[in-house]
Amino acid sequence: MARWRSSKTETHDDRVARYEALENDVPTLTEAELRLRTRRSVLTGGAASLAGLASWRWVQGQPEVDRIPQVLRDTHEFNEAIWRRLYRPNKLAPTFDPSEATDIRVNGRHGGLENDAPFDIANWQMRVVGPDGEELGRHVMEDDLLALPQTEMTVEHKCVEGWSNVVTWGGSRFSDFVETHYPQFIENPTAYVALETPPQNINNHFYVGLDWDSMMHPQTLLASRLNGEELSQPHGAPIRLTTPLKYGTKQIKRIGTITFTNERPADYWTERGYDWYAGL
Ligand SMILES: Nc1nc2c(c(=O)[nH]1)N[C@H]1C(S)=C(S)[C@@H](COP(=O)(O)O)O[C@H]1N2
Ligand SMILES: [Mo]
Repeated sequence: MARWRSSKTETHDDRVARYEALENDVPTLTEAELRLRTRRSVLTGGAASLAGLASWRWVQGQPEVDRIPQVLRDTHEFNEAIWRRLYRPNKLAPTFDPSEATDIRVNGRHGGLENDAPFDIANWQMRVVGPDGEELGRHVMEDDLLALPQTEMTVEHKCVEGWSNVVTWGGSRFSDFVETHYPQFIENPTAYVALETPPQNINNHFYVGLDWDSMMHPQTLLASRLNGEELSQPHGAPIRLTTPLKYGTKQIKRIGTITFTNERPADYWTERGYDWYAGL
């Protein structure tokens, strides 16, 4: 069993239940319904292939939903429900005991982390942009981010270069940030979230894109702490992304802008030959 610790009262199972309740865009099927549907689509599918053209005519004669004959529609929805269930959110990456955490090297300084000029954290604000490019808000550390439920996780950070480290990240779940500040996207999720370093560092910009489900996963954090201490600047202060679902390439340090978008975002390391999804 995965060991998932949270400083707040919502357990993982609570969260899974809450997510499932939100999934009103796909039919939620009970085990019995799933079994019935499997049998039904296997039977209709088998009958259709056996009887050939005559059956195809029968299928075509069936009532249509969204211009797709009902029996084919059932199968399609069935596949989608299975896929959504397998995918999330009940799969957690392994967690470790905090005593297993070790120091992690500074790796990657794109986006203004390369120079030693200290970043003006006091004046840092995190911009949030909507799908039409409109600015939706600006957030500060104390009132907006540290005010969210704080959680800790000890996970393995994996870099595509072939090294990994067990580390303890602390911060707020991205999903809690969305629920608190942008509940409209809980109702109507976008397909992707884009994250970029602050515009001050536009000459050496770092940017990543992640799929919605990975962003909303309970182990995806806006982290402000590393191994029990405040993030140092080279590790991404004041806020970075951490998620054990993705390689380090996606775990952007020093977030400046977050964009909710339906277009697949540009991604620094994808443009240099790495896989866009970068899933683990
Ligand atoms: N802004 C920024 N974030 C970044 C990078 C970077 O170059 N710039 N490199 C990424 C990579 S490839 C890794 S492995 C991790 C390393 O995080 P660390 O420096 O805290 O070990 O940061 C990620 N986030
Ligand atoms: Mo990396």
